Amino acid sequence: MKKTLAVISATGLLSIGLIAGSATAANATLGACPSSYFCGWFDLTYTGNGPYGSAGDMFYIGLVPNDQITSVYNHGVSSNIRAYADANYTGSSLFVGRGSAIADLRNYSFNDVITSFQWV
Ligand SMILES: [Ca+2]
Repeated sequence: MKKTLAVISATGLLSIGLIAGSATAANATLGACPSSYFCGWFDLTYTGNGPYGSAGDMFYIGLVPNDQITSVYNHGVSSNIRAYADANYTGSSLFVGRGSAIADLRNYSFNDVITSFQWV
């Protein structure tokens, strides 16, 4: 049921893909984040709208998930993630190690602020 969606907008900006077609209780779990992806959800404990994710760097995650992400999961196979408050990997940042999940970004003063992220 997983469906990746890599969107390139009319302006040419990459937009982060909404992985699941719809957010339901059944797929609002870590397991909804495919291997090799960094994923984010709008609400606590991997619930709410999402997961939004990408296996690549995202200099701007897109209008919809921007400044909305509250929980994240680095399901990468070899790399860590650095998430940033601003576009193009700028502003304050948060390190998310490979295999790490954060159920509540409020604990890191990073709730509803992620705008870009990079594999590091
Ligand atoms: Ca949120």
